[in-house]
Amino acid sequence: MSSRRREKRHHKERKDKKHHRSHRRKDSFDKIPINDIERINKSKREYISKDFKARIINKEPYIVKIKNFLTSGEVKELIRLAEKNGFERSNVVIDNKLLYDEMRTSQTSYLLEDGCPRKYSKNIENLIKRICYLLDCKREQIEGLMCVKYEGGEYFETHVDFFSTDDVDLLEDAGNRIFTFFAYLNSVDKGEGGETEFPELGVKSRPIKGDAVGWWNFARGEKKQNTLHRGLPPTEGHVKYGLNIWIREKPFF
Ligand SMILES: O=C(O)CCC(=O)C(=O)O
Repeated sequence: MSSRRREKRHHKERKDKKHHRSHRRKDSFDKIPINDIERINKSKREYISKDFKARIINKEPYIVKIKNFLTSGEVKELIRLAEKNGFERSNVVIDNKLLYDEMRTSQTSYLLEDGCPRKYSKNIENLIKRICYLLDCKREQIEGLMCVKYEGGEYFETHVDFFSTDDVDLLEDAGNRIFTFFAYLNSVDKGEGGETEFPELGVKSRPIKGDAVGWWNFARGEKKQNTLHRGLPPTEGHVKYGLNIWIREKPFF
C-alpha cells in the first residue's frame, strides 16, 4: 500500500473511532467513564490518591467497590462538618414528600444547608473534582453531600435511590439520580453489622474507612429495580458513618 493510501486509511480509522466515541458518550450516559475501571486505575489520576483502586463487584447492575476513595484528611473533615451541622432523624421520599418512616431509623447531617452547594472547603472541593473526573459530570449535577450515622440497631430498609415518576417536585430541577456513591467514614468490623446489602444480587459491602461502593441506578435509560439495597444496622455499641453522593441527570443551576 502506498504511503499516501496508508495515511488516508489511518486518517479514516481515527475519524471513525472519534465518531464512535462521541456517539457513545452522547447516547449512553451510563457507559462513561467509571465503567472503564482499567483506564481509571491506570490513568494519571488527577484528584485521586495513589492508593485508590476500583474493582467491579457486579456487572448488571454495574457496581464498583473502591478502596481509598476518600483520603483520611477528607474523612476527618467530613465527620467534623457533619457533627458541627448536627444530625437529625433521616427521612424518606414517599409520594413526592419527605417523611419520617420506620423503614429508615438512621440520622442525617447535611453538609451544607444550601441543597445544591456552590462551594465547600478545599478538601471537599477536591472530592467534588474527583467525582466529576470519575463520572465525567458537572459539579452542578452533584446533590449536596449528605452524611448519615447509624448507632447500634439503626438501619435503612430496602429501597432504591432513583425517584418514581410521581415524585414530580424532586425531579423538577435536575431530573433523576443516575449514579450513587456511598462512602464509608469509619470501619465496622466483621460480625458488627453495618454492611450495605443488595439482597437481589447477593452482594454485601462491609464499611471500611475511606472506601466506597458506587453504582448506576439506570442502564440504557431504564431504571434498575435490582439496585434495591439496604443499610444493615450495626450491632449494639457500634456506630457507622457514611456519605451519600448522588449524581443527577442534569445540573441543578
Ligand atoms: O447505609 C448504607 O449502607 C446504605 C445507605 C443508603 O442506601 C442511603 O442512605 O440511601
